Amino acid sequence: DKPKRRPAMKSAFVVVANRLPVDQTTDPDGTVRWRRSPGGLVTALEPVMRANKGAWIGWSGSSDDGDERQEPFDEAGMHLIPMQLTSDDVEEYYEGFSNGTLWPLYHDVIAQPVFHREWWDAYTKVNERFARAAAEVADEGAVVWVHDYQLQLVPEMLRALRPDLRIGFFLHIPFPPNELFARLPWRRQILRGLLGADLVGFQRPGAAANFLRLTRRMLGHQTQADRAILADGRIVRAGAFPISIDMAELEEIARRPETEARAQEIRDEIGNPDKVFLGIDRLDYTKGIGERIKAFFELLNEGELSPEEATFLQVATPSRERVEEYKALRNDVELLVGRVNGAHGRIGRPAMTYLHNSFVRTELAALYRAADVMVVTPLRDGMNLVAKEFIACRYDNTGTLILSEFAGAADELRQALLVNPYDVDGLKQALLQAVRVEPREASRKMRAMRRYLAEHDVDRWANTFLEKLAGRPEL
Ligand code: ADQ
Repeated sequence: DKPKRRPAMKSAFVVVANRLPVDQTTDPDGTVRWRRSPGGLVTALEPVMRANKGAWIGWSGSSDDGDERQEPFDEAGMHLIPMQLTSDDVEEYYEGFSNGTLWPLYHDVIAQPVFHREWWDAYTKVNERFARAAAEVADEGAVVWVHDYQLQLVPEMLRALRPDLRIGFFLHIPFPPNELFARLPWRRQILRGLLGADLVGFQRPGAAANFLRLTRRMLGHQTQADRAILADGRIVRAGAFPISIDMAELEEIARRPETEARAQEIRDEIGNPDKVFLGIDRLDYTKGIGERIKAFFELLNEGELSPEEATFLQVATPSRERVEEYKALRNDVELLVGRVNGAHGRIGRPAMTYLHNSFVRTELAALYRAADVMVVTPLRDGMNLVAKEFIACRYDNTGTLILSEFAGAADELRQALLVNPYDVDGLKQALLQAVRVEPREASRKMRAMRRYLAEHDVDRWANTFLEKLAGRPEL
């Protein structure tokens, strides 16, 4: 549909995120269309957006310098305000400071963070543009919810422009301890940026504690259990709000007969092994993809497993393909897959299937249904929604989840087979344990995790955060 244009309006609820919740596509005749992107965040916020004439500010994903200004438009019941990034912005603010500096620094320095002053300047400049756009669209006293590591300066900038607003911030990725955060040349600016919010939310309690400790240490603010008290008396609360998924929606897809048929077809196509291991990740060095393949490879090499007993299906979504580390990672993973198949595959029956592609939700649900063992082994992960999506699809209480201790999800999914992904022997043990588990034990654990998730879905996450944000600071 052609987007509807409308005059500037004010919203009582504004979301500010790096990306818009829609993707831009261009028809052959040049017509620009928007498609709602899949993802829990939009689904979770939709009721609040509808009830409050909500607006969403974010990058459209395109970076053509010559583009005319993209006007705000209404789509899928939301008022959308596209932010334009030039190709320099994309290189310096997005690929550079966000994904070359902050992403590795916040993920335990698994890759070396790169510090460039020009990247920082671009980050500041783009954050300012997002803050100005939010200040323009927010109604008097509106609630503004800022998301993630790309926009950590927005809360402070926005408060300076609009002190009347109620500002929340949620970080989707881990927040590091002092030992790592202290390396950042702009560490104080980032902390001050975040402290512009009334409520700063993290995935795990440890991250909130890191943040409060750092504000005390680096900025000298007083802190109490869940809050920092600034010199001017303003109170900034911090806490853990573990994000979740729309369990009901995914389970509905998983239960469809066509999903079940597709799951069976997938198993047939990979040669009907007794057990199927599955990995689904963005192709990112934080996800521990190499570690899990290596463990599987060693089990095959040692004759502990055969490809008839178990094959590995690894789906990797292309991601940040212009960043150097990501190119190197892709080479490493693809080399390893080639080795596994070269040594253990036969004609028409690979030991591993590897897909470097993005899939629609129905296909993802079929993959989750086709698997026996979901292998989620990030070296560090804010939450990891894949683990939760797998559980949502296992409505018959079958299947085993192997989960890294270093994923936020490990705080909640205690019945998973928890592993340290750096420990290859431990990983191998877990893979074997998962293929040999008693069905009754597996089902007892799955049932417990499903009960937990049914209670803690993404609606509850959004509501808990927004209620806390709306509450008075004394509460
Ligand atoms: P991500 O690092 O992207 O998210 P994750 O939480 O696993 O990691 O979410 C990935 C999403 O992409 C899932 O919904 C999954 O279904 C989807 N996906 C994966 N592979 C796909 C494919 N091939 N095709 C289509 N979709 C695919 C960041 C943080 C996480 C945190 C989330 C949410 O790094 O720790 O859980 O944000 O806060």
